[in-house]
Amino acid sequence: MTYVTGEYTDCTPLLGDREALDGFFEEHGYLYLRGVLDRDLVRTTAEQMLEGLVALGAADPRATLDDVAIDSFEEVDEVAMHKYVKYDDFWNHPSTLEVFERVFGEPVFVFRSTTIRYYPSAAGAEEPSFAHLTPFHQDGFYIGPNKDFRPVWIPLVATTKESGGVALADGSHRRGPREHVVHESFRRFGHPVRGIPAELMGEDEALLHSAMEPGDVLFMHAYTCHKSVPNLSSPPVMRMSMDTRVQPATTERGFNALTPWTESAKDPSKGIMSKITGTPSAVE
Ligand SMILES: O=C(O)CCC(=O)C(=O)O
Ligand SMILES: [Fe+2]
Repeated sequence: MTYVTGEYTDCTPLLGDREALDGFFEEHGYLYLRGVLDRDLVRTTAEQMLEGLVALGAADPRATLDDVAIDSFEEVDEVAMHKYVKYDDFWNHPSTLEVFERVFGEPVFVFRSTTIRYYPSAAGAEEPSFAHLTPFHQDGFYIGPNKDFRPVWIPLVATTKESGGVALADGSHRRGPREHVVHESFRRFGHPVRGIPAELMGEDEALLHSAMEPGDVLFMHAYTCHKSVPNLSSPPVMRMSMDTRVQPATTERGFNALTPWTESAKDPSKGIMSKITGTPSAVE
């Protein structure tokens, strides 16, 4: 199951109905909510990302969110970018927390580790690099010890099917943790990483992806199998998004929950997985 076969179901109408919301999440392993986050705040965060790309010399100073372009994700100093994008302010804004708490049905804690993504289109590139993209994986494989967190993914500018995002396997969390294997084709930042071979995904696990608007949010289960959708947009548009993990406020807080991405990424002894997920690992 490698190719996208359908779209996420819009769960926004379920928001007022605790049982229906939980029922959908239990069955499908995700919740897709449309237009629930404060669009002005999302816009501010997107502008911060643009400001960082300009300040670091990656984007033209005249660029706007509609036409910004960079040569490559890898050439931008990712740690430096974290100073510009004030994601903690966004995630912990009362209007954002209110959405999270409606989804969880209880007070939440937002992880200190956030991944920011600014991926240019690879369409037409002579040697397209997909080194930053993730193969099929479950965040619960890397992140713990508790598995009651949910990955939360938002677009900062509108995404299209062509500009990519995250594709998830519908209902795939129900089989629990899966084996992740090292495979030559699974590489990030030039290093082999572990992933779930596509041929091991079930035929009944439809691979879903939808275009998203600023204000939309996708929640997944810790064991939902998902992977990056490459940016192949033409005419080229940037894919700008960010993702963190959110868990109940009352449960245990592991390494990722407590460690800012920049802290884990700057310590090479923690291994490449720390750069990707913020999780220390000597394996890869
Ligand atoms: O945005 C992507 O390319 C991958 C996202 C992902 O793996 C996550 O949010 O956990
Ligand atoms: Fe992930």
